[in-house]
Amino acid sequence: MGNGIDTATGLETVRNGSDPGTKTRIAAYLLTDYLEKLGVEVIFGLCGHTVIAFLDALAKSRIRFISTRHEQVAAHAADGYARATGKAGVLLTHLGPGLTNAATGVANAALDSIPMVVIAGDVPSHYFGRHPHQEINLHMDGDQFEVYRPFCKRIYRVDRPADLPRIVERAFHLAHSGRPGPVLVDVPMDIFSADLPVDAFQKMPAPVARPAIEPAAVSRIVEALAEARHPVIYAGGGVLSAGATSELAALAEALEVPVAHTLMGKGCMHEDHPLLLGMTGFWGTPIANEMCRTADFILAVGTRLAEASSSSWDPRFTFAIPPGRLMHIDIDPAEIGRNFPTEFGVVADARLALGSLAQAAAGKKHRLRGDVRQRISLGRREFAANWSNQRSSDQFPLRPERILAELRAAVPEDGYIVTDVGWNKNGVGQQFPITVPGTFITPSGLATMGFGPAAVLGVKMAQPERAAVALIGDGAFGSNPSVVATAMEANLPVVWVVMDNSAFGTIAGLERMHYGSSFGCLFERNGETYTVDFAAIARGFGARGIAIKSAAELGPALKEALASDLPTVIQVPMENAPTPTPGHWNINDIYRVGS
Ligand SMILES: Cc1ncc(C[n+]2csc(CCOP(=O)(O)OP(=O)(O)O)c2C)c(N)n1
Repeated sequence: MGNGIDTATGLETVRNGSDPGTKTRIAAYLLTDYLEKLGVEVIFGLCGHTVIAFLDALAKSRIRFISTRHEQVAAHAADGYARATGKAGVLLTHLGPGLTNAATGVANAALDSIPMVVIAGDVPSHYFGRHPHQEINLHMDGDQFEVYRPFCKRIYRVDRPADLPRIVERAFHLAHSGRPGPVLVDVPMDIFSADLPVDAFQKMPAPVARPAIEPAAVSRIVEALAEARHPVIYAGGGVLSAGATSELAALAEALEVPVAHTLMGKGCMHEDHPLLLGMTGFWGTPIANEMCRTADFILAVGTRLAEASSSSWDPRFTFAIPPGRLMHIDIDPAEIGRNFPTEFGVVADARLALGSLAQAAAGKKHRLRGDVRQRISLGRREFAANWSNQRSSDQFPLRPERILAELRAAVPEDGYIVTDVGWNKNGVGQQFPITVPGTFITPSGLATMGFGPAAVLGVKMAQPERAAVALIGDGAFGSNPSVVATAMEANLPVVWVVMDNSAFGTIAGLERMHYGSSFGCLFERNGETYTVDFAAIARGFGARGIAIKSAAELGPALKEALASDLPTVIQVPMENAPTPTPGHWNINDIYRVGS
């Protein structure tokens, strides 16, 4: 009424408020301006009536919007983008079904400590309590954002327009600080359309120094490593996300300490490093499990010492603590002492901590390690000999090891290998050489089937000049092939290599091992194997689709796909052979056969 619009700027002057003359603007436009200032280049998401005002603002901004056909795809793509840039991935979802569809992807990011900001539309705030259209409700009013509570670092609902700037600033601050992770900003749709003073978004997230390690703790850890007879450094994903790989190598070399790693820690040391043991756990390597189990001292860095890589914490397989001693450096105090008795914990950034330790260790005397390098080399060679024949096998359907060999030969060392769950994740973790840190991207904590086909989109978006290949099972690809449409629309020439065994093969293998059948895990129609023509589906999306008909075709197909500017699906028939399991998983003690 008493307001005037300046037609040149689109700004509104409030003439009847308490502060006459204040220029205002619709919150959604101010929000996209602020996101630009924060350096947000891309938002992944899917529309709904609650976020249209924000989409209009995005259309008028410099930020790219990647529209997916399923919110889980958007969440994994935002996650992949974050992993390949180190910046928070930003996800936009509608309320209700949009928010719940995205939940799996957001939880997956949370369990792998990936920074993410989720902006979700919500019902109009004036309808709280009336259970309006598409709200998740029934037993609680105006409360849909609570479904993200168990896995987000913070869940914010914006209750007043004036709170929006502060909450968005807090969200980006928290997503990155300490242990990174997702933060939810839940925005009732009327708040996107509310007026805010044009200068409402002032505050930027503060630059934050990462926590370092104090000198006394450095001496204590370096002394323990130097004095130990059989020490091991155990590196998790925190080493990679902190960018601490050269510090890790410097420390290991100074005191001649072997390095084992988790799934997320793969790539922490160059594949050919003589002190590299490999991955631990159920799908780990015998030498890594053995040296960890018999270590008298372990320095764990940036890891949860989680079940899968610790052989269900069973002392017979991966870690025997005690009698082994454990010191643990992690950014998150909650992780220290959770699963093993811990002699000493340090809450610190992995790069700062390893850098200080490496500096203190340089030139320091340590116990002689005897033939440790030879033992590592022999252990690695002996295990690899189990599948060296398979790497060149011409068998059709292909051996999985042949697929890995062709992939390694075709993808440049700085290209990204994005996996899903299944043979792809376990086999790559165990057998695939990674030489450039950060080029192996995998879902670890939540181990979500469906991650790989979608995360590769965000990876390619982040690093368009580098190769990005998703190595995935047919179960995973079949769960959401709409990723191909998104790659086409967004012009992302990614490559999906579908390891096709017409089954949820990993679970089929576990069931067969214990129960002698694979009921419920095979793809069948009328009792016959049912195979989907994914290459044809890809062509249906307008992308390239290649069906491999012999082992010799895979290498050339990969090269062609990597050179193409169209997305490509390569469907590779594969024997359903289980990944070797040198470690243990307690589920195998639980299954019982009855009638
Ligand atoms: C969303 C989700 N559902 C179920 C599982 C359990 N799961 C783990 S591996 C696997 C099989 C994956 O099949 P596929 O993608 O074909 O790969 P393969 O095991 O055959 O190599 C399943 C269903 C999971 N990890 N995630």
